[in-house]
Amino acid sequence: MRNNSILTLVLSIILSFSIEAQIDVVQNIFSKMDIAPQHTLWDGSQTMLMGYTKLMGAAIDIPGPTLNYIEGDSIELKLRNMSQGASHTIHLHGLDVDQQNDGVPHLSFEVGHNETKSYFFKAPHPGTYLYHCHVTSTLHVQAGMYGLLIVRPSSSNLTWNGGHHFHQEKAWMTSELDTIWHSDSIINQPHDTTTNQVLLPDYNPQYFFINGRSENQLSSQTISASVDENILLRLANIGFYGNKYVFPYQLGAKVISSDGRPFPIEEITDTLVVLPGERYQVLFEPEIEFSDYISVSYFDLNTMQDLNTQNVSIDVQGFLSLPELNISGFEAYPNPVTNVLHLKNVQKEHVQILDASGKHICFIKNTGSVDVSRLQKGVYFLKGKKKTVKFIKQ
Ligand SMILES: [Cu+2]
Repeated sequence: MRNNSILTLVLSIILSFSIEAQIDVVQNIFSKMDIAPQHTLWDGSQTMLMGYTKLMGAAIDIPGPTLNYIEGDSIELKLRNMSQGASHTIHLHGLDVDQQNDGVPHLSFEVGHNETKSYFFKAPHPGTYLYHCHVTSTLHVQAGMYGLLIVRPSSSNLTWNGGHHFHQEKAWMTSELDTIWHSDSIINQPHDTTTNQVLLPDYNPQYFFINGRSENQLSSQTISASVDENILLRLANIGFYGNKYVFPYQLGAKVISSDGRPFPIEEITDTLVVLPGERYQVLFEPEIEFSDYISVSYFDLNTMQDLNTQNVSIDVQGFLSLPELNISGFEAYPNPVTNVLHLKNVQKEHVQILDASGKHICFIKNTGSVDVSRLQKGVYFLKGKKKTVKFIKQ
């Protein structure tokens, strides 16, 4: 019996030592509360936030810091609570972590005011996840306690090992903000899950965000790309409204995964609905030059009515790689064309469409077909390196 207890003690010491030794990433996160309004909204007004920062002295932004990990990393995430008196947690939404480290207060632990506690977990399958505080979560999430968690495979620029290659990536976390909920008397109180419960007024957001920005502030989110570039867009909705995305058809938007789970069938679509708490990865493979907007509508889940729409510019111009010479030249059919023009022998050549006056309209990627249904009726030219073909749009 005594031998058994000694053995158990020795084993637990070895075990705790080996767990300690296995940590690949130690990361500090601070939870804070603004002492005065300082987050600037698109109309110039300012609001107070409660949120997370990476550095103790840093200003709170929404979303909070993006947590970036490599698949398989063992992580210690240290939360230091410096906010206004309420307890906080980090709930790792969508990650399969054990209950103790899940950040759901009554199942795991809370981090009290001026305390520091650690979450231990392993970075799961590559994908886009999110985290948020789970104490009085309706209020604390609205207050700004959320951020993205991104897991990448060991090889860069792949969605996952053996997955899609991409040249650039963007991450958009959407949310809304009701300024009433951000008033001193509501968020700047020591509320928790049991005592000091706050009675929240009806939620009537006035601001609709992509990465904490809206309207004219969204120029910072503009996507610029080349025709032959793959763009990965990571989406996560931490608001209380649904999001409806409309992607320009030229992007060939493909919904490839949710969390770390690749979809068995990758649907090409120009619309996507992302409900509160959902995460998606979308791959764009533009085929022609164009400039347009990706729009996001925010709809009330009870009435299903759109309350707001935000637009982000996307500008696809030119090619990443220089076109190679094609000696034989290409053929185009049918001619005249109504909807889709097919090109033969364009594998190594980039062909552009010119109007009758020789003005450049767009490039055609080397896939060999292009939707010309939106061109006005008339005469056009297809111009390659060695050959120009006239075609008629009817
Ligand atoms: Cu909290």
